[in-house]
Amino acid sequence: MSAVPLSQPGSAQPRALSQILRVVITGPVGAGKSTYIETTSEIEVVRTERQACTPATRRLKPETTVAMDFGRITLNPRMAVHLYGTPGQMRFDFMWDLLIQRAHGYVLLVAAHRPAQFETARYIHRFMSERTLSPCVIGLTHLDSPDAWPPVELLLALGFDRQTCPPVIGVNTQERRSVARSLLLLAQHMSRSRQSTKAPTQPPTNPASPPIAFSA
Ligand SMILES: Nc1nc2c(ncn2[C@@H]2O[C@H](COP(=O)(O)OP(=O)(O)OP(=O)(O)O)[C@@H](O)[C@H]2O)c(=O)[nH]1
Ligand SMILES: [Mg+2]
Repeated sequence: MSAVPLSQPGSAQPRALSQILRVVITGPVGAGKSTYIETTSEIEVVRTERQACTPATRRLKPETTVAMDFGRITLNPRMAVHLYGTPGQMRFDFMWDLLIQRAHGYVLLVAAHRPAQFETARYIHRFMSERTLSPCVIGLTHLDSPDAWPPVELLLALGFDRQTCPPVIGVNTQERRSVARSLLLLAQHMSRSRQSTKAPTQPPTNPASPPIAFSA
């Protein structure tokens, strides 16, 4: 999916901004989706948090996103990124569906210290990849926790191998620079994906490279 042109051909209105990239931030409850958008958005974030009403969610946090978060970053006068945060709870998966349909790319956040959520993270990745061909990167959060799993073991637990694993990065969603690095990785991946859909053949994989690449 290409970026959305804002101006109509022949429009009399001069418009500064000409492209919007829609990026979805998804992942299980408490992975850090709302914080990710709050940390990086240049506008006041639209949030839809309500008191958690299932015991499983309440154990993790008192409030949870029930519809979506929305934030924006202007990259340059002609291009902006719109960030959409999904709810983490599966009962709101109709929102996952709505948001991913029009995404240019997405970030799957996984809390590295909550192995009980790895199955859900895997489910969300499958859900999204069945609905979009848009590129994905995996952001591992809570790596600062003493209970955090080592990234490579975590990715294997999520069911990825060298062939199937999207680009992976450690993200502290409370730090703007860390969030920005993950968005940059997604942008690079999107750019590579566009090129590879144009290229007639894929470059050969390097047998000496590690099983799964991870950037901290
Ligand atoms: N220590 C630490 N805390 C983090 C990290 N990422 C997120 N958090 C914290 O985790 C908590 C949950 O973050 P939220 O952004 O509300 O999580 P969410 O994914 O939007 O959760 P739901 O909307 O309920 O699905 C917040 O208090 C964040 O500050 C991290 O990498 N390290
Ligand atoms: Mg949230």
